[in-house]
Amino acid sequence: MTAPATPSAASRIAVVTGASSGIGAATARQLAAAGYRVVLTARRKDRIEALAEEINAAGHAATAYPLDVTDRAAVDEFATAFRTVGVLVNNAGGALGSDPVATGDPEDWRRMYETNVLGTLNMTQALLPALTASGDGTVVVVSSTAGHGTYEGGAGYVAAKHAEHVLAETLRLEIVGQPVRVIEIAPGMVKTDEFALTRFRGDEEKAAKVYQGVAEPLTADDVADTIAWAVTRPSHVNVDLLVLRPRAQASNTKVHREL
Ligand code: 8X3
Repeated sequence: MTAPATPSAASRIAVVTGASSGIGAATARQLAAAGYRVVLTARRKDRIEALAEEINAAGHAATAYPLDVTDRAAVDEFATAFRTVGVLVNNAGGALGSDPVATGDPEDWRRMYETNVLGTLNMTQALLPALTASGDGTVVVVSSTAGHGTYEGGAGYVAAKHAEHVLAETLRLEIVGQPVRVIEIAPGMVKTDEFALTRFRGDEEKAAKVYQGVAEPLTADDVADTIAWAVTRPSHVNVDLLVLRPRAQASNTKVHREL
């Protein structure tokens, strides 16, 4: 087994979006433990400040920076404050609704495109010069299995996640030869505190049904572990795309439930 790479000084700063909860928070903790100085971004200031405090108290290094990735002016301002960046983890995003195409709310579709796709585009465009200048940059796109196949009721989210996948694939083609890797991590069913609850607008019963009878959905830590593994491979190793699902999930529509 290849030993994890020790990040060089120039590439030791990792920016994580959506770091206030779930996969983002778990990724920040794991990258910090791996030796990165992590910059936590999210809209919820109190959450990322508490997480930064926790990480710093554990002897690692973290800074909180409140940021809405859909606000391009704010993202550009962020990029001027952090000119040395080695890793960008584009994790912010999420699902809204599970309506069929026939009746889905275009406002939900727009919002999902903005947070998942344009948020990733904004951050990647703004930080690409710094990532390139580091001499060893990494862009991670946390997409989803929804970016690789569809399912009924998933359309708005599925469309946004397909777009994120295409962004990652196209960027990798366009910047080949530059010292920046583009890694896509596509998780399937992950049980976090907020993903399903947000999707169903706080309806706890509907949110619980997503995971009902599933022995062990993935956890945020499972995904963070995969992200940290991919990021800490030696610089010449680019994990293009990694799909991970719980054992009980064979496809987007084939889930084993013990009911
Ligand atoms: C989450 C996976 O199945 O809810 O990105 O689309 S799914």
